[in-house]
Amino acid sequence: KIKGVLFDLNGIITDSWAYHSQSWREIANQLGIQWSSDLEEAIKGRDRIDSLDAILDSAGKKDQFTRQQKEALADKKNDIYQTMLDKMNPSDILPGIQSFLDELTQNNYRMIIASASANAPKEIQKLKLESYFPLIVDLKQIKHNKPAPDVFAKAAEMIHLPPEACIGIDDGIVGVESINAAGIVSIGVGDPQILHEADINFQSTRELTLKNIRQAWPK
Ligand code: B16
Ligand code: MG
Repeated sequence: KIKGVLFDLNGIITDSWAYHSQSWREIANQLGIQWSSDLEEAIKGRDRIDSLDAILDSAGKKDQFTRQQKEALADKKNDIYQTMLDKMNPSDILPGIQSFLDELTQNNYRMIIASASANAPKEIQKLKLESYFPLIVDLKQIKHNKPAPDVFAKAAEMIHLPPEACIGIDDGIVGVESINAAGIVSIGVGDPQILHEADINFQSTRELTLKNIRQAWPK
C-alpha cells in the first residue's frame, strides 16, 4: 500500500526551468558557446555542475577549465538564477498541484521534496508551501545526484517508509531514472516519448489525482 509521495520540484511543483535555462544561456553566451534545443534537453533536471559540464562538453571545452574556474562559472549562473528566483510567488505553482497536495493531506499521505536543486528550500518558501513540505532532502547528505537513486532513496528514508510504499514524481529523464533505480514506482510528467522509462505517464500536472494514479497503476 502506498503511503508516501516523493516530489521533484522544478517542473512538477513549479516551473522554474525557464529561469534555469535563461541563466545558463547567459553563461554559454559569455563563453561563446552556441545554445541548442538538444543541449537544453540534456541538462534539464541535472544538477549545477553536471549541467555546466554538459554545456562545456557540447563545445568540446570541458578540459579547458580548472575545477575552480568551473565552480566560479556555476556560482555566476546561480547568482543570475537567484535574481530571477526573487520574483517567484504562489502564482508560480503549476496547475493541479495545490488540489493534489490537499487531497494527499486529507488522505494522510506523507510528502517530501526530492529535488536536485540546492535552491529547493528557498523556492518552497517563496511558493508558501512550507506547511506541506517541512521535509526537503538535504543534498549535503547524499553522495550522487540524479540519475543515481540517492535523492529518492533518501526521501523515502526521511519519511520512514520502504521504497515499495512510495511513489516518485519527476519531469526529467534523469529524475525518472533516479526513482526507478531506488525501486520506487515512477510517475513521469511530460512527453511520454521522452519519459518512456516511467511506470506511469501523465502529460500535465493537471492529471495528478489519486483516482488517475489508481487507474494508471502498472499491472
Ligand atoms: P540548482 P529539480 C533541478 O531541480 C532543475 O531541474 C535543474 O535545471 C537544475 O540545474 C538543478 O535542479 C540544480 O539546481 O542550481 O538550483 O542547485 O527538477 O530536481 O527540482
Ligand atoms: Mg524537475
